[in-house]
Amino acid sequence: MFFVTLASAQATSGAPSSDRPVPLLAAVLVVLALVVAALLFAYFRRKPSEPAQDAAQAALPSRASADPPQAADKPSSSHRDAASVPTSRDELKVGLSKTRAGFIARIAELLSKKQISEDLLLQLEEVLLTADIGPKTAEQIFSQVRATLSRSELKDPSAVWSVIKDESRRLLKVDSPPIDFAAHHPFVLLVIGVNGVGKTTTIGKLAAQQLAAGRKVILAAGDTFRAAAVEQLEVWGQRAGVPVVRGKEGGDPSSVIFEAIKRAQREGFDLVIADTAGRLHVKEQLMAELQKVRRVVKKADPTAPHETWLVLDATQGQNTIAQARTFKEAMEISGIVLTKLDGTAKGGVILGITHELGVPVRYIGVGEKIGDLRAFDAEDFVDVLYDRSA
Ligand SMILES: Nc1nc2c(ncn2[C@@H]2O[C@H](COP(=O)(O)OP(=O)(O)O)[C@@H](O)[C@H]2O)c(=O)[nH]1
Ligand SMILES: [Mg+2]
Repeated sequence: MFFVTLASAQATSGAPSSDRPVPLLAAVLVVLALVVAALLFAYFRRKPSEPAQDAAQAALPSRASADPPQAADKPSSSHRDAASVPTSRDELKVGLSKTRAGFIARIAELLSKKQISEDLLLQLEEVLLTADIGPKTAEQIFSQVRATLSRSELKDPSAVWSVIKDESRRLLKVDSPPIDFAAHHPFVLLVIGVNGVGKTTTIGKLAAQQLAAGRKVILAAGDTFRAAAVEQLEVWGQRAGVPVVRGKEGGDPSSVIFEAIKRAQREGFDLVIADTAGRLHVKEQLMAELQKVRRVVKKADPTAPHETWLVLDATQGQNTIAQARTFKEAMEISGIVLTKLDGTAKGGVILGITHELGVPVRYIGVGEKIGDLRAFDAEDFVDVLYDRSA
């Protein structure tokens, strides 16, 4: 600045034309001053705020500053997680560690004997019956052990272990084609389940995964009964970097979802994921409302919903099976998402769910972060569950 002032003072001082070098020098000084000023400006502007800005942008790719108040108590996560859709068995092993330490460890301990006695087989039956897989499924697995193995094989621990593992795999493999989100434009996915099971969290995680897979995703805030529920979905929308269609508080959930589908049709979205309410205190009302959602969705697109997923919380153990039955009576359910497997030893319930309901598990939740949702693969799941290495 000093140089600029000096130079301009000289330029305007009316120097005679014989002093040519003076204006030339002034021009050089002006250019130099501008360069120095630009460098200083760039230096001081970047230095103090750069790292914080980058981190914030990575965590919230859009509308980062518009976080609703409860954003702080939601799981911390980053958009970058979304790109690394988890597949490794080691990570799954961590997610299933509590279940592995539960009934699986007890079976392993019983079968660690060199030979198995009749008494030990009875203990095995008891372990299965008291595990969270449900009595019906426990009986199924145990009777398979007895039916498959000859008397001599029954004494062989590894043969017994193999039958339990194979039967578990068979129970988990519900015959159903894999999900093809490209089969419809837009693909409409309804997410249902009681309060607190993890619907909104799952929707956020799935939106991030699908966006990373190249799909244009839009969310519908169909849980209109609680303002907090809508805001929570918006937080997840920001995290995942996808728009959220919301209606008025206490408004009609069906019309919000209808609007979202219409907007998706107009604006070329590939996937609409609709959140719904889950109040259970008046069960009939909830079911009637979900049926209405379904009817209204059909008005927007007669082929929709293309999938309806019931979210179940693994920490609730066998209660999930009862919940699933209730929902299945009222709604067509095409898939299950089992959440919170990371926080419970009751993960064996997944066997009971697929066995008793015949509905495939599509995804499992193994944590609160954006990357903690994985596509369910019965082979991987069984291999990890029954993996006897530490
Ligand atoms: N540990 C763990 N927590 C989860 C998982 N999925 C959801 N949650 C938590 O469960 C609570 C309820 O989730 P929310 O999505 O609000 O349930 P909603 O009422 O069904 O929408 C939140 O605190 C989530 O962070 C999961 O897979 N693992
Ligand atoms: Mg919710």
